[in-house]
Amino acid sequence: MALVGIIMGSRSDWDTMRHAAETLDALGIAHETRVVSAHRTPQRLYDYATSARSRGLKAIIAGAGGAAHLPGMAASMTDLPVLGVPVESAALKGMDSLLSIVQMPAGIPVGTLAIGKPGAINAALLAAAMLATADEALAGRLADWRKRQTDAVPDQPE
Ligand code: RP5
Repeated sequence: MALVGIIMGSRSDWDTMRHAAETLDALGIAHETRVVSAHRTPQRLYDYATSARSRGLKAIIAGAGGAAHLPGMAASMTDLPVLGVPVESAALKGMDSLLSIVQMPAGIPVGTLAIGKPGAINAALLAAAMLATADEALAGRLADWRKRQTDAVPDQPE
């Protein structure tokens, strides 16, 4: 059963959001992926967000670009934690996505990550850290992942 839902506003966001999926895979966290658009498929978004908790999800990662209302609208319809990933846009390089996602009104939080691939990876790692507070085995896998990352950093530039 999926613990994390990865949603995105368009198939064109998958190039970015697949990094969240791959990171969850590396940590052994079951997840699902869906294209859900706040503007183009509002009923799909409503159905997804309102059923998320009862279907067993523990967190939602939502990526969108431009007028990126998906994370905030999802957060408005579920009390699960929602992590927002601003997808880099062609016109404004993701600044539009970032500001759309980060400037939520008080009362409906979205945890906003960095623009693009780093944000997608970190959204997965943050979801993992949240789940790991109640899952010792996952906490161990996350610690191993971080140790491998540390071990992979050389101490000389060349
Ligand atoms: C947003 O518009 C999507 O999240 C995507 O980042 C952007 C462009 O979508 P497409 O025109 O590529 O479908 O809703």
